[in-house]
Amino acid sequence: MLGQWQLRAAFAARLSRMYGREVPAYATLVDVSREVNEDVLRARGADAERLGTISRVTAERHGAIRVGTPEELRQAARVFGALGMRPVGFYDLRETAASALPIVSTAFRPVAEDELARSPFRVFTSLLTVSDPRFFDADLRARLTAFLAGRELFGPELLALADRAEAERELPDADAERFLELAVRAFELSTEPIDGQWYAALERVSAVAADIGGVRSTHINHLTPRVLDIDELYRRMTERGIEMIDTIQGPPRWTGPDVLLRQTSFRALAEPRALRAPDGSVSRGALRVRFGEVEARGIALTREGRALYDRLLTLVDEQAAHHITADRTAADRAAVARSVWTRHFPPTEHGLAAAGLGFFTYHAVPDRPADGSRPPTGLGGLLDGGWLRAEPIVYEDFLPRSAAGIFQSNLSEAGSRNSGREGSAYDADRLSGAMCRDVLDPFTLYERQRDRSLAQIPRALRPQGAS
Ligand code: OOG
Ligand code: NI
Repeated sequence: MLGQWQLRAAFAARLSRMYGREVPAYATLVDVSREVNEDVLRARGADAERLGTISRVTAERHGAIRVGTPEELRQAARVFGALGMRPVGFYDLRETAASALPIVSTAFRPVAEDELARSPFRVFTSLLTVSDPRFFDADLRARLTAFLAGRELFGPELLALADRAEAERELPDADAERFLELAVRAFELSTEPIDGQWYAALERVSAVAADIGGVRSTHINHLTPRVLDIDELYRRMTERGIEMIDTIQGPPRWTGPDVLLRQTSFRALAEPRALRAPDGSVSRGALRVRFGEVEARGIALTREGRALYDRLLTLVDEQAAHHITADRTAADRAAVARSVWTRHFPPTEHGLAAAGLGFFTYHAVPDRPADGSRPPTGLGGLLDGGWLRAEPIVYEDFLPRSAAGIFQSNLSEAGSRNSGREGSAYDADRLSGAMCRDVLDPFTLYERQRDRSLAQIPRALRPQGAS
């Protein structure tokens, strides 16, 4: 029998092998990430594992996929449900970027701490907003809807096995093997010729729309390893001659604690794809849609911490707009960000915890002062007095602005958007309805994890023998 976490770990590993064959630069990225992680571990020792054991971090991946219809999203949710992954967070990228991004997204991931520790695999999943008139006029929408209705991303055998795995939380070996085979195949790049005219018509609106609605199947867009020093990784990839995008998204490099998520990517590579012309002839073309991305994860921020993060991003934008000349934008922006951070962000984990900006779990220290003195009542006093130790909770989610930056930096054309029209409403409830499963709120998940640890404290601090 394979339980859900074993299915999830096996799926992630097989997907990684497949993507390494499809996109060899990804394999390089994985190698360099592993080297950087080993070097960081050697240099920093146990401290390097503060935000996850080296075995978790080395195996950790997130993937990105894109689907066209609510029905396809529901089916994807069944496949991920089989792997113990639930939809968490809602990301509306339509307004975030200069380029046209006609999508809304969620991320499928395990939510329980022990499940995350066993295999934290997650998939950023985007749904094309076909009914948004800013991107698709009535004619294109009708053609797109008809095209999407005529394709099948996930076959009945795969979905039946998925439902069984989700209901029984495990599959017998032979069924597990079949399920994994079909699930990985569903995300393989298709060799079926692409209708060149149709693809181009969608590309005029958005390259992302073409990647989703211009082909008859879906594919993994990227698979992202986790690295402990993303600046060092960036340097080493550049040294190897791999062209990276010009920035690292997310918080700047600085001397304080790592928070949230930092990400960067290498540019989409031209991949050979068969294209069909109107006369039916098929030729070898090339498309640039798939890329490599890498991430470094930090401490999850509370709602207040996240609001501060968002304010600082705006502050960095404003100051950068003042100070930066056209040529050295990326480096200058990073310098501005670092100085804004230094002025406004707590420089230590303790400061993050004390200000209620970061998520931690709290644990009684076994050899706490044993002189019979009574512990203080407040969390701050307990921490300062050495009664409690705070362990950071790792951020398991994504950032809308970074995601938009990742999408956008890999688009060569801006596409088009008719901003004069009213956008159609897509929100977390609409996605929940489409999937028949609730999109979970990431803050609530972190709060619960913290609160569960706090609930243990009074008992753990009670003097021995007292009742
Ligand atoms: C998803 C882009 C966003 C991330 O890590 O923020 C993303 C996509 O390109 O489909 O993967
Ligand atoms: Ni990604």
